[in-house]
Amino acid sequence: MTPSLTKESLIKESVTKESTAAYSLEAADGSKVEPLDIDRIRRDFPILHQQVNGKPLVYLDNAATSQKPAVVIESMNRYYREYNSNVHRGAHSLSDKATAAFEAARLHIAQYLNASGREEIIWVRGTTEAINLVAQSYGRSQLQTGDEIILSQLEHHSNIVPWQLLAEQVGAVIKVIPINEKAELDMAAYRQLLTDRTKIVAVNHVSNATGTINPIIEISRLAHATGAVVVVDGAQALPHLIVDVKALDCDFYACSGHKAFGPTGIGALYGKRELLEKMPPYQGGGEMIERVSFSGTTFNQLPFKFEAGTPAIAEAIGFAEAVRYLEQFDRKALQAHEDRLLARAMELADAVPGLSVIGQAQQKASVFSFLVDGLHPSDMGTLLDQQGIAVRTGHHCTQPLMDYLGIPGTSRASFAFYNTLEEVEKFFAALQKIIRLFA
Ligand code: C6P
Repeated sequence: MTPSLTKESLIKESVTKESTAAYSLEAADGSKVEPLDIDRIRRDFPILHQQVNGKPLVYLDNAATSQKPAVVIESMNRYYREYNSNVHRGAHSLSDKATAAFEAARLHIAQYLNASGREEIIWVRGTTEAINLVAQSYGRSQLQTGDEIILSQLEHHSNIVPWQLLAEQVGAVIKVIPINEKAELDMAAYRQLLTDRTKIVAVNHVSNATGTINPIIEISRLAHATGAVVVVDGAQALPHLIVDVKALDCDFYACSGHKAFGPTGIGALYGKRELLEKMPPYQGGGEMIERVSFSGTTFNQLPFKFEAGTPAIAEAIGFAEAVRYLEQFDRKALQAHEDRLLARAMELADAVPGLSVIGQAQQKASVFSFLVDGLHPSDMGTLLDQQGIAVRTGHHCTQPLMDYLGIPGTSRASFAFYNTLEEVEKFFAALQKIIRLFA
């Protein structure tokens, strides 16, 4: 999402006055989108209306985890109050009801991601487990000594370590796509890295540390031309972008419910059916089997083959409810609003002495990573918290990226559609105060 407003237009308007009211927006492609009533949207999120350290909470840590609308919380409460039961096992009505809701949730996520069917959606605990599943099941069964796995410099540890474990197990080689000074992937270098030994290309859709949106369609096209499969870490894309796995033409897509306004403990792995069919189970246990005997076991069909044990039932229902919540909005309008928040932050950053923005990609989601001369990021986080402003600090589980940039970490403000321009301004006012007092 390229910020769609010009600096001049931002300077002209009186942001604070209109920041929480409905206003008209332009999408990144220039089309007009429905006005958003951010005040109304904020009323859907009970947690936002509180004081922290004596100040109204300004929650800018959405990339770590997003807040949940009341409908999500209520959908999970309803399950526990009214039809808590195990799924696919009971001979009774409550279990039938739970099973129907659980499978309807799966179908909803499948439709949302534009998968071909619900059997292409595997419930997992989150993005991390999804990537481990692909590495251990697909990777271990398909890769051989000398095969190559391509990652990028922008990856989260969740999209590095599972591949390192696999590489050690099978004797594969890991190669890394470098980035340019804006923290964009060097696509020319990527083309050079691809060989006929490349078996897996695993990259994130949106970087959690810099906000860079990666060109997945192009990455997939090039990988497929050499016969490699593409694994996309979609943890940070789901809350910001419309994800269409067919349009992306990726082979696997991993995401977490909690990043996209759903609960923790649930995520989805999308996999192309023909690949999932040929993959061995990831874990053994109940539900993933067809028939067990001591002389051998046969396995259940997709998607259950990969789902050993009692799943996170309430969480799956809550995840689908979060998606349903998002679907009521014009998604382009949400994106345009987030672009506007980011554009305002970038503009205000220009006026802060000693502040550098880490990651200035042309295509960028609403992640604002920064450093201020003379102030350690963790001190910055504490000082902002004292003013009610929640950000994340540190290496953001991207140590190889931080090493490459030669920094220990950053402070990161990450915006969601329920944030307001007024909050962005409060954040910068707090920053200026901190710099005056401590830098
Ligand atoms: N990033 C952040 O503050 P899990 O924990 O499995 O839901 O998601 C892991 C993960 C994978 N990939 C990316 C790009 C991510 O951003 C994350 C989670 C959080 O940036 C916690 S480290």
